[in-house]
Amino acid sequence: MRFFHIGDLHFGKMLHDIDLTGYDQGFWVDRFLEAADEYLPDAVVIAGDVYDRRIPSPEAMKLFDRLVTGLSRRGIYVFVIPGNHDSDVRLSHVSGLLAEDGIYIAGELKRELDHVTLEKDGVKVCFWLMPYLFPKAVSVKGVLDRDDIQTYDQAARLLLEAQPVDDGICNVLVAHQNVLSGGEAPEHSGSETIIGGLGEIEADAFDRFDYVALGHIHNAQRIGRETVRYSGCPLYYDFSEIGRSKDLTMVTVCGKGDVRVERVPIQMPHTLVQKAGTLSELLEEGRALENKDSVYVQCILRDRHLPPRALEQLRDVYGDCLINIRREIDRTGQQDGQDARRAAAALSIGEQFEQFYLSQNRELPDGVQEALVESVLEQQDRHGGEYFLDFRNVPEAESKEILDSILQKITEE
Ligand SMILES: [Mn+2]
Repeated sequence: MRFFHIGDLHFGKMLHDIDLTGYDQGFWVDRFLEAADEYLPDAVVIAGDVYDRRIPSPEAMKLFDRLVTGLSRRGIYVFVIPGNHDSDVRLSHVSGLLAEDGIYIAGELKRELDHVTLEKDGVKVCFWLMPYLFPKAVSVKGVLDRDDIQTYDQAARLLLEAQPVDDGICNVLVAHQNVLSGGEAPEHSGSETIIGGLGEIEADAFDRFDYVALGHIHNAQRIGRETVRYSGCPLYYDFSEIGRSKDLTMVTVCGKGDVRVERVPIQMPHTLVQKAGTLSELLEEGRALENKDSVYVQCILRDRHLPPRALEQLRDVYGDCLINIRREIDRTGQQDGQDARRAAAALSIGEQFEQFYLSQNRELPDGVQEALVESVLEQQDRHGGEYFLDFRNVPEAESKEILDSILQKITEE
């Protein structure tokens, strides 16, 4: 019995200014269906975050339709759980009817998880579908109906203990959670929206399962044993994922305790390229860049002071493949750019404003805007640098003084 383990599809995701439903995600769906033709899996498990939003766009819904219909027409079973980005009710709409065609979509959390047993060549595999869970969702009436569940770890263990698992056959759990092994956290990418350390579950909570198909963390990796895995997201969803493999996770169950994991290559519509340097360095690299159609580029500008028309020059040279420009003014002598927060902390407030403005508006602030910020900062200095620690404590008369000075600046300009 063979299945593909995928997850964190995030249909509808934007990569900076690029709507990935426009080309990339559809390209991936087609390559994935081709991989299904080549490797002939019996099933595909989708471990949550089908969509990027709880109310998906029509384009995102069409992609899920294309994927699931394509698999169903090939006679492949499909197992889906909602992730924290999905609406469980919307995702599982008419799932009772779809189940008749071998498409199983778990919806709201229940005491007994949806599970389906497939049999092939004498090997029986039961697929257990555990929707994204948190302590409150497990505590309620209709699920475990108890008020002593404090942590995600407890919630998962108690719910799984209550399942009628047949240990004599192979069991596959599909889950979307933050899973640790021996206290060691998985390697995050920059594209998850997870607050560090939230909702941790120790991997030994899943010891009864022969394979655990996880979603939630966007870098593909094993957690502890080889058979507890994150599939990772299918495409590059953040520049921090550069260099990561986006191969497919293919699992073959040969018998109880005999589970083999392979990684199968799949073609990417675009690769991500990050360029960092001064404007003149970036322009030079842009002129030399080949295959502009198959890359998305992020430029990190490191000049202390930018010449006029810097961004326009970059856009002219790179064209449409340039999808993001960032400012990174190096003060610490560290050129790796890995720790953005540390770099930001080393920036002056004026520089941070410039960076923020750039990310919001795709252009640098003009003279008036810079003067405004300077004026606010002047006020800040005059008042001992305490102003912006807590604006609620600024007396009304003083905030009026700030506003007046800003207005005066605007009129002067
Ligand atoms: Mn996700």
